[in-house]
Amino acid sequence: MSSVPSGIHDLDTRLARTAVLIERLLENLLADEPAEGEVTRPARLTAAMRHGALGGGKRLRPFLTVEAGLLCNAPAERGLRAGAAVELLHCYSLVHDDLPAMDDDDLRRGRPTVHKAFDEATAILAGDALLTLAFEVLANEATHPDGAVRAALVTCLARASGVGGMVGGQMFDLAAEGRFEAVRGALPDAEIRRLQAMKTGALLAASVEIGARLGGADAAALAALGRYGRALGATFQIADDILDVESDAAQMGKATAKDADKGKGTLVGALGLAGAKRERDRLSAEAVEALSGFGEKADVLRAAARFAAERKS
Ligand code: GRG
Repeated sequence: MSSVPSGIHDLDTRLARTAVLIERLLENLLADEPAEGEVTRPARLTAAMRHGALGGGKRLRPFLTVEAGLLCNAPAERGLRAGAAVELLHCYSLVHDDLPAMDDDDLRRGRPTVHKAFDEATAILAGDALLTLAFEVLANEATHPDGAVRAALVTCLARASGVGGMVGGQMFDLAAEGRFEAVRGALPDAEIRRLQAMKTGALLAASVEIGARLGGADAAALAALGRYGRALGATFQIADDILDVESDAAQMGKATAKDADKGKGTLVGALGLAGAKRERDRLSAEAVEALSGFGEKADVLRAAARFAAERKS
C-alpha cells in the first residue's frame, strides 16, 4: 500500500491524501465478501455500512492518528489502519446520532442519512456493526505486532467512546434538551464544556493518543499530545457551534441552526457569538502551545489546530 509522504507539510494536501487512503481501506473492510473467520455478510447490511462510512467526511480523526503516529515515528501504514478504526467508530456515532430517536436528521455529508436511504432497523444494525468492526481492526495484529500496544489502543478507544466519553456526552446532551425531565434554565458554562469534552472532544483526543501510542511515545510526549488533543477537541466543537449559527445546510452537508431550536447548551449561547469566537481562538492557540516541545516536525498538527478553528464545514 502507498503511504502518506512524511515530507509534505501542506495541510490540505496531507488531509486529502489521508482521506484517499482511508477510503481505500474502508472499502476493503466493508466489502460484501466475508472476512476470515466470518460466516457470511448480509448484503443489505454491508450496503448500509458503506453508505454510512464511504464517500464523504473530512477524515480528520484518521488524519490526526496518522500524523500523531508519524510525529512519534510510527509507520504510516499502522496509523492508517488505526485511523480507519477510529473513523469506523465516528461513522457509527453519526449513523446513530441521525436516527429519529436521537437528532432525527435527513441529511448527512450531503446525502440522505442511513435510516432515510435504508430503514431505521438497518441503520441501527449498520451503526452496531461499524462500532464492533472498529474494535476488531484495532485488535488485529496487522495494526501493531505487540499485543500490549493493541490492548492499550482498544482501551483508549473504548474509554473515549463509551459511558464516560462520547456516549455519556450524548446522554448529557439529550438530558439538556429536556428529553427526560423539564430543565430549568441554560446549562452552566462548565457543564457545557464537560458535555462537549465527552461528546466530541474525547474521540478527537483519542485519535491523537492512538497515533502516539502506535509510535511508543513516552509519558512526556503522551501528556503533551493529550493536552493538544483535548484543546483541539474543544476548538473543534466550538467551531461546530459557531457553524451551526453562521453556516447553511449546503455548506455543511447537514441541517444547521438546530442547536437553539432544540435548546442545546452551546458556548455560543453561553458566551455570545463574539465571545465563542474568542474562546475558539484561545483554545486553538492552547493546542498549538501544547506542541512547543516537538519542533517543526509537529507543524502539520499545529496547522490542524488552526484548521479546527477556521474550518467552513
Ligand atoms: C449517537 C452514540 C452517539 C453519539 C453521538 C458524535 C455525536 C455523538 C454526534 C454527532 C453530532 C454532532 C453534530 C456533533 C458535533 C461535532 C461533530 C462530531 C461533528 C461531525 O464531525 P465532522 O465534522 O464530520 O468531523 P465529518 O462528516 O467531516 O466526518
